[in-house]
Amino acid sequence: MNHSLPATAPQLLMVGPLLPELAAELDSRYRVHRLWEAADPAAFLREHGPAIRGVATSGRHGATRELIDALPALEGVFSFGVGYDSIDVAAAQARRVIVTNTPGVLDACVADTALALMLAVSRRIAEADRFVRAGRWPTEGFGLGTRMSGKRCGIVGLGNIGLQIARRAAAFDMEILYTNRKPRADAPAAYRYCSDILDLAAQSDFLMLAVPGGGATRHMVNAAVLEALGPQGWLINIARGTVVDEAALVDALINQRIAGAGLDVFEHEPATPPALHEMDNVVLLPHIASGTHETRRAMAELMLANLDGWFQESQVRTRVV
Ligand code: 8YV
Repeated sequence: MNHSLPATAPQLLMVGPLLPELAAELDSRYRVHRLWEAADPAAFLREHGPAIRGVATSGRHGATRELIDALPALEGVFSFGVGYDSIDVAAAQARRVIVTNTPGVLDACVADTALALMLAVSRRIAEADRFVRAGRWPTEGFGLGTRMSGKRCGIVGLGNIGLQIARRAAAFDMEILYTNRKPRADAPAAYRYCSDILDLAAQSDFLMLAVPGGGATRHMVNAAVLEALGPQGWLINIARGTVVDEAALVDALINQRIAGAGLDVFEHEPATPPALHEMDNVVLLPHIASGTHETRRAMAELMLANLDGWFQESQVRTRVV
């Protein structure tokens, strides 16, 4: 904790490590407690919990009901990231605690990663890189990939990120199909709406997941959807690991019921299914879709704007509840 701050500076609880530059900014303005460094978190919360007014967290670290309930003076949960499925929003609402996230600023980079994964799996980019590094080029042929341009991209969830993916995919002359809770009135007329994910999967060459995580989308992609995607279809996930029944995905890949997968997110991060490590037709990323200097800085600035706005003027920029 920064003891040079006035005793009246609001006290914050950081649930887990955040970007070092962001943590330094927080330390310069708030009296920050670091929960993950506590030897006995329960005792720590009993001692410091009553003075804590804000929780600083991220999509990764979240905020449970148990934590929210252990902080009687809590006013807000301020999260780094757009997804808030790891935050118990209902528990916050019940206590009239606000929740903020960082939407908008990361859409472009997440969409870039989605396209990178589509190209990587279909054109075998990571596998080709491994082939060259292993010194196999002089003596072996690498073989062919699958064309991406002009194919069908089925987007599950045409929110802001989904739209940015669609625009990029359209620039590759891809046909855009999508599911959403309802057709998007502002979507280009050429984008075709499917009311059913099975129908979408059956018509797609690439099934692109861009829905929020949480109970409503849990295991939305199950064995039947993968079966509908079929042996020529690729699954791309830049959303949340929970959207896919990961055991069903591993099974579909082992039995070649889909062509391959590009995954930035997993059901039990940071654990990834060992069976996937052996497969050349999958590309696995450690949840880096928003991970650029520019975007992470913009996310940090938005989170700070929410925190400062709340504690200085009771106003925030991007409120979930
Ligand atoms: C972050 C994300 O990496 O914004 C999100 O929902 O998943 C990512 O941008 C994550 O929030 C940090 O834990």
